[in-house]
Amino acid sequence: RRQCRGRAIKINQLGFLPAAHKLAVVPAGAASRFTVVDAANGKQVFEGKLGDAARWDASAETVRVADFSTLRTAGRYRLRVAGLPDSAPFPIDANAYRDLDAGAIRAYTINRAGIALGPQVAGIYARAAGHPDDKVLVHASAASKARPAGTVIASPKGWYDAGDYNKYIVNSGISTYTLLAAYEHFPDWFGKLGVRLPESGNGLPDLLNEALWNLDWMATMQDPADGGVYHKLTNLSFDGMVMPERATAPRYVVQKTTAAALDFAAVMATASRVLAPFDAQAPGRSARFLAAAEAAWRWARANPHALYRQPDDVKTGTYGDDHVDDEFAWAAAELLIATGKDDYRALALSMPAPAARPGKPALPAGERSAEPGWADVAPLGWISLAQQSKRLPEGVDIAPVRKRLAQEAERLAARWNASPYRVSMAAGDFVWGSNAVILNQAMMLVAAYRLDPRPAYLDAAQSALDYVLGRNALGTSFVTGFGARAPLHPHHRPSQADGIAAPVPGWLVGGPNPGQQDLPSCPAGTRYPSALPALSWLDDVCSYASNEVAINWNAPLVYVAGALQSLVR
Ligand code: G3I
Ligand code: 9MR
Repeated sequence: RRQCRGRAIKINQLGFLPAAHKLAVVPAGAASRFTVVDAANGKQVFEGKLGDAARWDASAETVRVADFSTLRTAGRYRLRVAGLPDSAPFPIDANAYRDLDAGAIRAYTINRAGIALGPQVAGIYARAAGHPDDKVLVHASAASKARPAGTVIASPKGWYDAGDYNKYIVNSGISTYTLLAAYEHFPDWFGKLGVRLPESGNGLPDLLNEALWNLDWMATMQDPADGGVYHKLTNLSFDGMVMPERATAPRYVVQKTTAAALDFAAVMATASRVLAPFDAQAPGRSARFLAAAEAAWRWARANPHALYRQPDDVKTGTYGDDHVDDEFAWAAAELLIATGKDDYRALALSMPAPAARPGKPALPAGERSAEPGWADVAPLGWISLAQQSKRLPEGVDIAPVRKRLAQEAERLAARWNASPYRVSMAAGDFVWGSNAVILNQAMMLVAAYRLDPRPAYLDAAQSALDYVLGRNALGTSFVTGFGARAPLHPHHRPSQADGIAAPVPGWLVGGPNPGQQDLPSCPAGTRYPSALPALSWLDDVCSYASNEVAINWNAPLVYVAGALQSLVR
């Protein structure tokens, strides 16, 4: 199998839009030229020279790049290099990523808590409702005068975070923001993209219908008495591999934290602006979400050091982050846009640098870029400030923010251009959720491109999508159900427990992660195919460190697929 992988031509298995930058990665060998042939009749339609051979340390492969960008005719093709097996067939198609984008959104629908999904929405993945969350207990760590430990509250709806059934505010922050931003930046595409939701046809674009399901849950995580926001809603320990309705352990809201309050404030302020024109479809939300955002902000200002500390009896995900300067900056940015108030100005423009923050290991310059992640949200604020500059009050100078975005994009584009695989990732980017690292880099590139349309920014973003759809060292698509070869055994409880062989489609799995932190939970003798960063991936349900799914990983997939459909002309 190894041999086989080493001789495979690596290419985006979903293909390309006609005007896209089109690359494939070819193992270096005797050949110096390539052709593209019609998949049906084998007729040659393009011929080109391979780039110079170069070694990619992440996979210890020596490869050459095939560039066939000027082939723009719609069709179905294969890439051919003498001495190697042909690539799998791929299309050039004006709607190459439409089904992918809708599928990536529908994955959230199927991860909704508290709703039964019929076949008209979920097809063969129809299932009963799980986790009504109408009787959730206040955990001792979250007790207050108004709500002592054991108080019962209602906190329904929302998305399950990932392969597990818990709901975490920090991770909902970046996920929900990214979906709202996708709509806000590309309203023509997402306004028309039909996803077949329970709410479809109600006058609200489907992407916003889906986001609203989680926003309504998030709103319930705020304590009305003081504006503080619970960090998570969770079981005490992870459920077994069962369907949602069989997972009935008691659920708790746990500890109010500064990070939760600020991520909540940022998303609610964003939602108030995005939903403002839709008061008929989402009655009262815009105003209510803005008031909730300001109350959460006030709580965070009064409690700036409420860091998450996992209570002894709680074993589920932590999303712990001891550096909240970026959360302050992001929330302030969204609140400045939403209200214009002077109070938010200084922090909105504070621009904390991830690598320079205390407690974080110092990384060589350029080694890790400033793409957003659940623990690094400052770039989300820059994206909003740059895109919403017209809404900012007189005299707010966002030139430094634009400059920062441009610098990051330049750095990513330079790395992309120099990379043997033509990816913007640095060696240190192969972490838990690495597939989302590269897609979040693409989101940064797209944001910079919208300010200053340099072709390299868009081409590097295209390459990021190519990477997760097959132009990677494993030659696999990392999105369930999409591509000739795709993950079959994600760490996702419904996919494992539903009795259906094919996993729920439309999920991006975490991807290569040399940390391999899950091996102790895998059956004895389980091995990753390699210790090399780009090959550290295991298509096994035990592999939560490389093969889980998560709402924050799918969000940039939704964004980038829609961005390319909108911008590649
Ligand atoms: O950022 C550092 C980097 O500086 C360092 O060089 C590198 C070397 O190990 O580690 C990097 O940190 C890693 C971090 O992810 C990067 O985002 C940590 O080691 C790694 O443990 C951490 O993993 C997180 C994981 O939970 C464990 O806490 C993932 O980000 C996070 O996505 C994941 O989230 C889980 C939830 O807890 C529960 N629900 C499922 C979800 C997805 O797996
Ligand atoms: O299923 C859990 C997954 O969602 C988390 O990302 C992961 C790391 O926190 O943990 C998984 O749960 C495992 C637990 O940590 C250890 N025992 C096996 C569990 C998987 O079934």
